[in-house]
Amino acid sequence: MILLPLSMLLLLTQPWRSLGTEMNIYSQKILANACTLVVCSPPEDDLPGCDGQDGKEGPQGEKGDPGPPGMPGPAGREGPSGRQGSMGPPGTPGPKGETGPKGGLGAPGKQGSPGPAGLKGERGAPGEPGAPGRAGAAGPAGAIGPQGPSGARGPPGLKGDRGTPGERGEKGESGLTEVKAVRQQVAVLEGHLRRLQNAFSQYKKAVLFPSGLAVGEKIFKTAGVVKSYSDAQQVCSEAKGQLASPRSAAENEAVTQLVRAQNKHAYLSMNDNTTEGRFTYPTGESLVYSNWASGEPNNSDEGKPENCVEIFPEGKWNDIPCTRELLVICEF
Ligand code: FUC
Ligand code: CA
Repeated sequence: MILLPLSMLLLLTQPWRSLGTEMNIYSQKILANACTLVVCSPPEDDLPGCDGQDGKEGPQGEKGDPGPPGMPGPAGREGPSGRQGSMGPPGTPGPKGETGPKGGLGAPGKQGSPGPAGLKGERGAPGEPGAPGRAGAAGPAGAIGPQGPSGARGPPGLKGDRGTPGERGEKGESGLTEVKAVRQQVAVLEGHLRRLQNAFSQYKKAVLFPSGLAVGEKIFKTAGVVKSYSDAQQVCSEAKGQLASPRSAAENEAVTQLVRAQNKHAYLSMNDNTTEGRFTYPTGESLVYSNWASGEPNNSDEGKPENCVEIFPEGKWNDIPCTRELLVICEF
């Protein structure tokens, strides 16, 4: 590849070199013609003559022979590239490539169909006392008692029965109508109810302060003591309640608040004594809500089994041995 341009360069430079030599000679000839002086050498033994005058221009000479062929001109510009050839036959297939990297996570699947209906809930806490019952029917008239001390005058009696015909009966006492009497009784009962309601909310506040919380119709209250699981169960059942069994995030939050206030982990009511790994409420019902800490339940306290449940001050649950002594929180 390099040889071609080099030889081109040689071809191009050689003629120019010889041309240069000719030009040199040619300029010498011109110089000789330009100098019209003819220098004569002095004849021997004689005086030197004067220089003669230039002669007249002679007639035009014959046409000379044609000169040698000129030097080849420089190479022309490269022509345009030819048309693309037709496609060759296909090569043999290459070896199979390596297995590609694992694909990314797919899009989340469609929402599943609703699960089966849950189990029947635990028996609820006892209801609040009912409203006072309706006034009973009037009892039979009692025997006439001894005369008491004179009290305030009572309401007028009801109108007496119609007397037997014949003998004219005594005239009955005039009094209020029965409707009026009932209205009076209702007004009295309404007063009782208002006072009871006020007393109830007052008692509720006092009972919950400072270690209880009400969520819906459930009340959580801590006994403030720490016990093993079976002793803690007993404390609550003696109080006609049971160990805390949070069945929703709201209930779990209420228990968590008591745990934080006491700064002690507390027992929940659930255990997996019957079937390892299947935690149930004391009734045997499976959990309807849970809030296990990451990695729990793991049924291992340095190898010892863990069948009871504790709740942390952050509200998370962990399974633990039932021999631990933890805060007692009951629910009612
Ligand atoms: C984790 C818990 C155990 C125990 C131990 C100290 O392994 O799962 O219940 O609390 O820590
Ligand atoms: Ca555990």
